[in-house]
Order: sequence, then C-alpha cells, then structure tokens
Amino acid sequence: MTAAAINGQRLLASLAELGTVGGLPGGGVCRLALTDADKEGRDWVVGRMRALGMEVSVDAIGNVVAVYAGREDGPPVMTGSHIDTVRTGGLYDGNYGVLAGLEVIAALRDADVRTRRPLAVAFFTNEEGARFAPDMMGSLVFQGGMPLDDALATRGIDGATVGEELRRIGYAGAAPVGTNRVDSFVELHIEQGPVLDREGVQIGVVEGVQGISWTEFTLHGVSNHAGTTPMHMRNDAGYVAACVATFARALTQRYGGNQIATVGALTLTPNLVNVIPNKALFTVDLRNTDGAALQAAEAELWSFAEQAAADEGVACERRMLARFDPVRFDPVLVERVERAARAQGRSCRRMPSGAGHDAQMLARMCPTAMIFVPSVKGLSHNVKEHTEPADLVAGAQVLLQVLVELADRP
Ligand code: HGY
Ligand code: MN
Ligand code: MN
Repeated sequence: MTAAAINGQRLLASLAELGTVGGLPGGGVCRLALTDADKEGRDWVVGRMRALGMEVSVDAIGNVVAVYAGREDGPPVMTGSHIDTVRTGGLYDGNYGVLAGLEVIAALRDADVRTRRPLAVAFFTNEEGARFAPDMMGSLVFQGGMPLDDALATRGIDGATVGEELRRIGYAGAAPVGTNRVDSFVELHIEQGPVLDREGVQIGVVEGVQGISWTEFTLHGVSNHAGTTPMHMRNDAGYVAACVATFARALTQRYGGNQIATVGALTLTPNLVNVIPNKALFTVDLRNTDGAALQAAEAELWSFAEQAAADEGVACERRMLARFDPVRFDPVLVERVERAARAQGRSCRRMPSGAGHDAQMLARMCPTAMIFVPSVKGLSHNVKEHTEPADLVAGAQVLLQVLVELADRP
C-alpha cells in the first residue's frame, strides 16, 4: 500500500470548479465536444495538469495525455476518461475519472512518491458522440481503430466537422495517433445506472461493456394538408417514425435480458401542427451484452423500418452512426480492482457497463479495467446526476491503489 492518500476535499473542490465551466442555470453542465465550453474545460484541466508538473501532449484528434514521470521510462500506466458532456450533463460523467486521476498524482506528489513506471492521466476527445458520431471517437482514433482523416471529416449535428472545430478551439495537436504504447489502463467512472445504488454497494468491479448500435434513419414522405388528405392517400414520414419507435420498444420486451432500445433524437419536417410531415430524421440506440442478440435486433429493426416505410409509400434511408461489439476487460486486472476494493473494506460486486466508455477502446491495446461508484437513483445524462461525496472519495482511493500496484509491479 502506498504512503500517498487521496485528499477528498481537494477532489470534490476540483469537481465543483470544473462543473462551473459550461454550467447550466438550473445545475448540470453542457460542454458538447469541441464547443467553446469544451475548450474552456480543456484549458482548465490542462492548467491543472501543468500545475502538477506533468508533461502534457495533445494529439491530432485532440486527446490530451499528461505524464507523471516514473523512476524508469517506458509505456505509462494510464487512467482518465472524458470531459465533454451531453447537453444535459452532470458534474461527474467523465469528469470524475479525469479529476480523480489528477488527484492520484497530487497525492503521490504530496507524499513524494515516484512509481517505477510513469503514470498518465488522459482525457479523450468526443467520448459522448452526441455532437459528432460515433461516441468514444477520440479513444478509438488513439487506439488506431478509426482512421484520423475519417474522424476529422466527420460532420456533426450542426454541420461543422471535427477537423474544423478542433482547429478553431486550438486542440489540433501534433502528437501522433494510433501508435501509442500504454502499459495498462484503468478508468474510474460513475455507474450511470441504478444497480450499485439500489443494492447499497460501494464499488462496481466492471467486467466489460455491452455492445452498442446507433442507426440514423431518414424517411422521406409527402407533405400535405392535415385536414383535407384522406388517410389512405398519405405518405406520412412521422407516422412511420412512430411505428419504428414503438417496434423498438416492443422488441426489447420480446428479447428481454439486457436488450435495450432508445429513440433519442427525432426531427420532423416541417414540424407544423397542420402539415403531414414529409421528412423524419431519427436515431435508434440499441444495446445488449449479448453480441448475437444485438445483431439479430438490428436486423429485425432495419427490416421492420423498410417494410413500414414501403407500406406508407415513404422512402427509407439509414446509416450507422456507431457500432461496437461487447467488450470483456482483462480478468487479471478486474481481479486486481476487486482485491483493492476489498482490501479497503469496500463492498463491491462485479457487473457489466451499460454505458460506453473510453476504456472499451483502450481494451483493444492493453490490459484494461474499470471501477464504478454509485449513481444516486441511477440518474445520468441528466442535470440531477449525483454521487455521494464519500463514494467519490472511496472510488479515488481504490484507483490510487490499483494504479500504484500496476506502476510498481515487478
Ligand atoms: O453513449 C454512451 O454510452 C456514452 O455516454 N458515450
Ligand atoms: Mn462517460
Ligand atoms: Mn456520457
């Protein structure tokens, strides 16, 4: 066990301070990827990294990696997460993993501890995927799973491209992507679901991440008068979108298990009370821990949408915004997380992650695991997202122990 100890007050104060960047009037945070608010948040975190004497680098997709030198050189033991948020973000999603990582470094500095291997704290670009799809874009490019040019050319929901926005906010860095060497990666994150809170368990030992499938549908019908057009003469894009949304919900009931479906974005055109919509643009987010079931669900959804559109005389286009298979974390590292939590007297339980995380991309390149702390009422992607201070500090203490063990192992 290291002599270093987490300074809980310092961690909580840093979370509160970062939470004011892009803060929303009623609470919560909006720092969509590569917006001015994201830049302000990035600048604030980079300032903290530099104040800790860390060597900071920015890569070509805007990922920021800060290194705390070890007694020896070599690939770092890395932690981190993201600081971009959804439009109705909370204080902790992503931010907690980054700031807890910096708190680990601060604790080691306070105790004058230098680990054998270097330690790194990273935040990855556009984890949320809410403005630019796919999610986990920065860590996917970092790992080499998405060509840099494809990522830079990605056009967001507001028409700007990732490359333009990166340059505009000054985070189109020089460090290369796809060739990084990382010894191991541990991400600390809030659960964002109800399990730990409901069971009164302090630490989630995360064994993997469920599969993710994001489909964007564009339906083209015929706008017409809502009052004069007989029902059999309609080509109503909005009606087909509604059919697909209800089909998706019914599919989850038929599949059961961990199958979930969400229609999160839906825009009708011309979106007027007395006009039959001639266009519907919407997304369907399907997830499942079972890769084969996820594939079957996708196939059913797509063929239903095509048939429903054909029956209504509506054209149906679709494109994939994101598609990631389920990921299993390194069992040895998962075991290490569990041991550390128990050694610190924390109640813990093994579980999958319902949300996507940068760790699922790092898992493609090095031994990776995650640590969860409870989300009150399971709320997240909601301005009322909350985790008790004692749980935030407990998670950081487990992270400290796991990182030091990894960095000092023979
Ligand atoms: O969509 C997700 O699961 C993550 O929040 N990007
Ligand atoms: Mn997150
Ligand atoms: Mn999120």
